[in-house]
Amino acid sequence: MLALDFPSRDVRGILSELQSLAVGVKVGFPITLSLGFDGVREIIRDFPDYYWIADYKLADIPEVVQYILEGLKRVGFDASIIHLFTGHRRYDVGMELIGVVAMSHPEAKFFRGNFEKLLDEAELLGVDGIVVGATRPEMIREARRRLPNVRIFSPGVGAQGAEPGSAIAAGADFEIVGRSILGSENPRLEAMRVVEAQRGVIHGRS
Ligand code: O7M
Repeated sequence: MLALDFPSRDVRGILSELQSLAVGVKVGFPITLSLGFDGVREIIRDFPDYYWIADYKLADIPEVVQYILEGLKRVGFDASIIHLFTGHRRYDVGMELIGVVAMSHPEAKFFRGNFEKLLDEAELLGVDGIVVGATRPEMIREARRRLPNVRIFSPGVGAQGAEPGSAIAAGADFEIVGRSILGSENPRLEAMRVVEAQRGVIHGRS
């Protein structure tokens, strides 16, 4: 899955090029600040085959979260990322929810002590997916053991140091990759390298 964070020269061109290589696109705040939600809505409308994830990492009282989720659904997103540490109610929004359990960056020390509790919260809430950083393969293994039927999304591949395919090898369903593809001279070629590494893992070649 592609992490679309920073505004880049030719978003539509890149999304066209990657259609056969990426199954989904995660949209972050920086590019939304640049395009506005109307701009994001148009892009989603033009590329309906991607699984579109709203990554605004929601962390608020349930009434506010419910309202935002309804708005994001109207923009066209298929799923939304929420932080789990705030505590939630079950939402009735008709979109999938993905909860953050363990972040990838080295400063994310609070996620270590609360990993088990956040997995409990993910289970209690019945989220469709969780985020566990690709830089934390031992946590991916543990999350896979604890929540066998929840999809695991792993960012941190490429720019943050995890090798393509490594999170899938540890039990993740999807790797999320941003800068190493978008910042390269040839995004399609870079995406092909990532997919080839993932295929290697799936076919047991590495
Ligand atoms: O490949 P990158 O490093 O350019 O991008 C990684 C993306 O994943 C970027 O959009 C981050 O906001 C996101 N991300 C992390 O990097 N680490 C995390 O622990 C969690 C996320 C994320 O997507 O959370 C929902």
